[in-house]
Amino acid sequence: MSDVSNKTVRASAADALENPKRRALLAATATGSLAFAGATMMAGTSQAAGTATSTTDAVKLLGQATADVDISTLPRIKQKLVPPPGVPEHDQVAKGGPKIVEVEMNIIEKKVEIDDNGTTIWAFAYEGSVPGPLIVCHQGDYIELTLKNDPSNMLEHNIDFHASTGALGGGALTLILPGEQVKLRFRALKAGTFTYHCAPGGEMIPYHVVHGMNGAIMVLPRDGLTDGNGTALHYDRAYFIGEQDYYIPKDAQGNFKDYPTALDDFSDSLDTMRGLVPSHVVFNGRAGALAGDNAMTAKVGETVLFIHNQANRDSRPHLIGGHGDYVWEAGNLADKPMTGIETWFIRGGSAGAALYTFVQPGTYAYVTHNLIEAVLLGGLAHVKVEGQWDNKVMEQVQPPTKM
Ligand SMILES: [Cu+2]
Repeated sequence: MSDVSNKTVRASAADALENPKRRALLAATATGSLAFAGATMMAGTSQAAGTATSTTDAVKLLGQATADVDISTLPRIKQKLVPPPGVPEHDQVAKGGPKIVEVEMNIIEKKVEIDDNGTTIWAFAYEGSVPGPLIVCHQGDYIELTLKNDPSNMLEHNIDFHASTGALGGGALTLILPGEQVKLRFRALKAGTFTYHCAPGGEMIPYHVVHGMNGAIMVLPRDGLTDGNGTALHYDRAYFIGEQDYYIPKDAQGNFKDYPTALDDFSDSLDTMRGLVPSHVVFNGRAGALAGDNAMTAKVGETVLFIHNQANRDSRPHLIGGHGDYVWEAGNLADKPMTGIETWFIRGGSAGAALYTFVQPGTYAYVTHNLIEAVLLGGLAHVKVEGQWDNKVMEQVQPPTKM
């Protein structure tokens, strides 16, 4: 199957010079159809089996009997999504019972700079940002997403929520062409931080993901975060850090190539991607997006939740000069967190969270602790922390002096 789809996309990509938009659509549609021939059947099967005993039992095991929920009577709220590293307004402890959280995302294909040298990529951006915005709800809530594929786009897109259950994470039910929109509702059965990403079929899946088409959702336990021993944990601020690996093709002179429209880089990109060596590993879409003047901020005594997403590749977040007081490394916020961690591991295709209370002021570096990636490829952010220095925690007893 993949051989056939490869040829389809490659041929169409080559022809795209003549009529790129039309060809792109044909290519994407052909690939999507092939990849989803099975998926659509799976989606139909899973819906038909929704009332089966096994499914009901599985849901009851979670203590959330979906069969007892009358969706038509649930309260609805609209959640205004914000660009990362922002996090939408939310309650840390749920008020009342399950609700429907309505969110809307417009997909925009746009050329963006990804470093200070003017290197560009055609980003496929949920709601216009790389990564896509963080969505927040509580376990047992429903997410009702209206997904729009902007009419100015060239490609077919969809969304696979790792937080959801069935139909390839919703991917099989959300494939839309430019100018189309679709509405998906799913119940957040599992608590945790979860990746979402585009998965339109075949080679388009990794191609879209490494063009920025990913984000995360945080499903909080209804009672909020705890230390696993019954003590509630709260945060004063939260930041969403989306880590992105890019594979920008180079020309014969070794310079990064620039492409006039989306999809022109398809064949070159796949060649670069096959090497598994990223040209860039950045936070929030471009090198420096969260560093220097763009640093995250906090105050001494504040507790900050860092939600870290990597849709494609392993990462190892580390706060230089600080720690992870409580870390949900694999993302399940209902699990007992690890404590006092120096560096945590984010598996490719997942999001995790770390909670830290700052005890010293200053500028902290938040990096992926492969320091080659942090310093040479862009995976570095800053946290500027205001407050009073505490000599009892650290003191320069003697400044640099000639021996
Ligand atoms: Cu896409």
